[in-house]
Amino acid sequence: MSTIDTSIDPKPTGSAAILAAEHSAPHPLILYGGWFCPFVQRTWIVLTEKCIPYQYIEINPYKKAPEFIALNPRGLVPTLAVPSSQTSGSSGEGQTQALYESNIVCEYLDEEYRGEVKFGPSLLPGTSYERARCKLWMDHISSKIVPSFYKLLQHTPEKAYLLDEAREQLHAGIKTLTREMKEEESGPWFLGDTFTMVDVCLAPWAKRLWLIDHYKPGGCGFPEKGEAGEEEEVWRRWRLWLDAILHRESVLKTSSSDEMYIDVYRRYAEDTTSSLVGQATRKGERLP
Ligand SMILES: N[C@@H](CCC(=O)N[C@@H](CS)C(=O)NCC(=O)O)C(=O)O
Repeated sequence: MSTIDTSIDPKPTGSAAILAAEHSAPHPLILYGGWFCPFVQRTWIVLTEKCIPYQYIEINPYKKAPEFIALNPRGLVPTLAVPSSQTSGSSGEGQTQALYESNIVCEYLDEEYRGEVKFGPSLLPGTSYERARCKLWMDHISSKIVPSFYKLLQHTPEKAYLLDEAREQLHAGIKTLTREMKEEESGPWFLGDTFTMVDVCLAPWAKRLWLIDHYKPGGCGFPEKGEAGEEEEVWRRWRLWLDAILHRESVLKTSSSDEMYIDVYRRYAEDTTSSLVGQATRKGERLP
């Protein structure tokens, strides 16, 4: 498979370029990210929502530089370098401690940066049951919705499954999540009026759904208002959430220019990507 992914444009553009420039000064908390990466965007949204001070460093994870692998042996972004003041006793002398896996990093940041007014409220609810329930639906997003996004985007006519099947799978995952959302009277988010980690978890792929419309015949195929029959209610609730997330400031601020995504996602749409996510999707395996 080609190594084309190492040729990705090396910097964020648009709003994300402004945000990256604002966070370019050295700081002990470092987000190593790739502007195109939705997993990185999860972490970047949490840093932005909570007004956490950090440094953003753009890297190309496909190049697997030895210094990067030393921080994260999985060789994936996001990777978070954690200040030694937060890892007391756990590190060797002078060794940078890192965390990775987007949802774990997001939860770490939410937990570590709390209690001060400037960080705002936690992105997870206060009761154990509600917190666990949010994590349950974050797991649904990561294990059901995100894989079906790539399965649909990477569909080509040679595949053993039909485009419509992939589309149906994405719809099914989205509808199951949407049925768990609070009544819309209280607000658009998963928990109604409070923006939580569940919203963060899906936001980057919601922001990229238009790429499926751009590249695949029939696109996402979400029913328009009045076209969903018995499912009108669930799709109405979905549209409300989607519209709100697409206008959320932290989502907009962490996004690059649309045309740059078109270029980067072409290798997914043509199924030529050599990324680990792309390879796993091709083999029908669990995503890395
Ligand atoms: N499960 C990981 C997935 C992260 C991931 O796949 N990141 C991609 C960029 S979008 C990456 O670093 N890919 C490098 C590669 O495929 O070699 C997470 O949630 O952080």
